[in-house]
Amino acid sequence: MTPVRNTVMALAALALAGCGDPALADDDAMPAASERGTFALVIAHDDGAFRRGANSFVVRATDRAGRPASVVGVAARMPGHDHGLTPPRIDCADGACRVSDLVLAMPGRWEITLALALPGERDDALLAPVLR
Ligand SMILES: [Cu+2]
Repeated sequence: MTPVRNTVMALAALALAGCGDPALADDDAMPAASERGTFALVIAHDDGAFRRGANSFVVRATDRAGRPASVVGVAARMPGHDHGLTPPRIDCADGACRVSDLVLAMPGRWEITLALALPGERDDALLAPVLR
């Protein structure tokens, strides 16, 4: 076995032993709809994908009538871990909300919950990126 392959396998073993779930698809990181299907979502990450450190992304959430919803809260956790979270900045304008500097400090699977609302409608979006 080559040293490179050994390293890859060691990293995979570490991910399995830690909080990662390598079987998850990218769709989990950028879902196309909110949890109850209230809003369609388009999420554009500044860097193309979630990564360790500060993350900034733009969320466009619309209901079935095409009305834009606002991001009214952001939470992020790792299942079984007790990480504090500094609330990211949220700026909504022109039908899009920019979430700035959401800090995800550790590799593994995160669960990011976006609270979405417009008058009379609420739903959450769950983003579950696996960070390396
Ligand atoms: Cu963790």
